[in-house]
Amino acid sequence: MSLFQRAISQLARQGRCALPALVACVVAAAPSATCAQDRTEATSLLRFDHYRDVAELVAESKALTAAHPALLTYVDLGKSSGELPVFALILNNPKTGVDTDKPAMYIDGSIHGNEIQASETVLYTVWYLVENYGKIPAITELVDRTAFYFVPCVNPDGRQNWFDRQNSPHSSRTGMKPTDDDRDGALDEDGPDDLDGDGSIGMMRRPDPNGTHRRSELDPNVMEAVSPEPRADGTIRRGDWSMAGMEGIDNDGDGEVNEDGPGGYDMNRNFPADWQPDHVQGGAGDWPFSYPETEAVGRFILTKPNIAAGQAYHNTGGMILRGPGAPNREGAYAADRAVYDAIANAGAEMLPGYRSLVIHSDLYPVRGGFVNWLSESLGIVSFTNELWTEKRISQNGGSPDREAMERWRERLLFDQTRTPFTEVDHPTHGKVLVGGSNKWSSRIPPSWMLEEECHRNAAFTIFHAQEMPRVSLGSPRVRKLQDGLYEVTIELKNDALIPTRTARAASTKSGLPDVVTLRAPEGTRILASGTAARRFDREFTPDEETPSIVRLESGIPSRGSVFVRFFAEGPEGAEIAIDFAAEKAQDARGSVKLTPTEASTPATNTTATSAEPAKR
Ligand SMILES: [Ca+2]
Ligand SMILES: [Ca+2]
Ligand SMILES: [Ca+2]
Ligand SMILES: [Ca+2]
Ligand SMILES: [Zn+2]
Repeated sequence: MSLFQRAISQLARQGRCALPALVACVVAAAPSATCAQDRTEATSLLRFDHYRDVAELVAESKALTAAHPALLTYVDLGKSSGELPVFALILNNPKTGVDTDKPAMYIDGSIHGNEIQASETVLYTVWYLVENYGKIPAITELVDRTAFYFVPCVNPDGRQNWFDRQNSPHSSRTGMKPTDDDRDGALDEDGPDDLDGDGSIGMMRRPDPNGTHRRSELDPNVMEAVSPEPRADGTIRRGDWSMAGMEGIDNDGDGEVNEDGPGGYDMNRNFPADWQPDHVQGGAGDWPFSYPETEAVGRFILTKPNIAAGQAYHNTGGMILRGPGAPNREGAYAADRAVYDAIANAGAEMLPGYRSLVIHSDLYPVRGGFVNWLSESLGIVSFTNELWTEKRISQNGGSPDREAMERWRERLLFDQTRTPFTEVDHPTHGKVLVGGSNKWSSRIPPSWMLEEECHRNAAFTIFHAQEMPRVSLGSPRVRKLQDGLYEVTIELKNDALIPTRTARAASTKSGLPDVVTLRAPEGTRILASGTAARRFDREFTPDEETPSIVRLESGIPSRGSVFVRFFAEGPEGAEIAIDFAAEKAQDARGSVKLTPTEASTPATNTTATSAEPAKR
């Protein structure tokens, strides 16, 4: 079978693309929204082949909102320490209900300012969803059923500083609130200094007869580590250069170089989940939410109890991370682990080179981290993705060795990620060599690989969002116990991986339990109600509250059901309305008649997804 034939038969099986349309798109390359291989014909031509500074990120977010006013809302959350906007985009279709009545996914990026592709990934996700709404059935269905909250850049000061000022791939992680890193009473008095004027901060090397490095014979702009080698005369050959620290000078004359740069803290340690003070974990801030950016994000999230899924983007290393950030908090995840694992494992398959990992055991301890707050304090199934892995540059997906990296820089990046070495007269070290890898050299994909990185990660979060609770009513069982007395068992099903309440939320009593309300007509009475573990179980746990209300403290489990049982007194055929309400799922409505079902009469089953959403 040719590729063409296979494509036709595959599309025919999917029922997605009629043959004439496929022929049209192969022969004439005419765009057709129903062809699987089409590029979206976008109304907003956002390009994902470059990195945006904050002004461009804000302008394009506003333009995207203006182009899709029916779906997107731009919300100012506050201002950063440096007075830049912290904003959210809300994606919701008001025709299918208000956002807070639907399960929602929260997605953010760039809490660490240097981790720039995170913002592009968030913006791509917004763009992909709004552009493909009404074109790709799976996207339309998801957008109609759920809501999304996006914060493309949590730390605009750090991001803007990365573009404007001298930085390395590893700075500026911090926000820009002046902070006295070395506790000498002066703020930000000795940052890095760009001695060769290439816009980046690299390493300094100085001549040293007992050096650890030498300049490569193949490329004098590369320093090689030298292991001591014996010469014929018995002396030991060493390198002739040694590393002399980060590029810069001692601006304040205290004998230390670059000891107090701009900012100097970590907003991803500033959230109220196992938060620890500065002397335990440096950079955590004075108290949780002490920075304007974290407070803005925190306040916003606390107004949205419908958030069921969370994602924060960072770089680097190709990781899908879940909490906890410390071993003593493992218990917070134990009962929900299967859900986390199922989603992360799907992600590892969708993201070549990425692995599913745990923050404290596979990375390093994080206390007061953002996703830990979502997962542990709010019971939201959340991940951190460490975007980009150098495994992506090799054909076999393995980690490239040093030589392969050199060839990559030279032949694919055309040496744009490094600066030739320059000799500089340093006030304390004398002659030093600066240059080498610049701030674009690691942690981020080259711009021509950015779009794929964005798409795969967006697809992972779309998968995650699709697995937010989907609740419906199953067929009821009605038994006539005697004249005018009925036992009714109704099933509430959740087809998704994420339960309506995570075990963590239920055990910490975070948020509200799910509630089933039974409404009997005049002349019919609910005598008792509660839950049964299985449809045909004789055992039944009565609810202590009023019989017409059943509280489901543990919600509806992952791809499972809860059976609500009640006893009703009334005439045969009386119709009892059933209302299911949950914070993190769309409400579901239905009704059941007091008519014995041993012949199995299905209940009328409507959910809030239909034209008229349930009111709460
Ligand atoms: Ca200082
Ligand atoms: Ca500082
Ligand atoms: Ca100094
Ligand atoms: Ca300095
Ligand atoms: Zn990070």
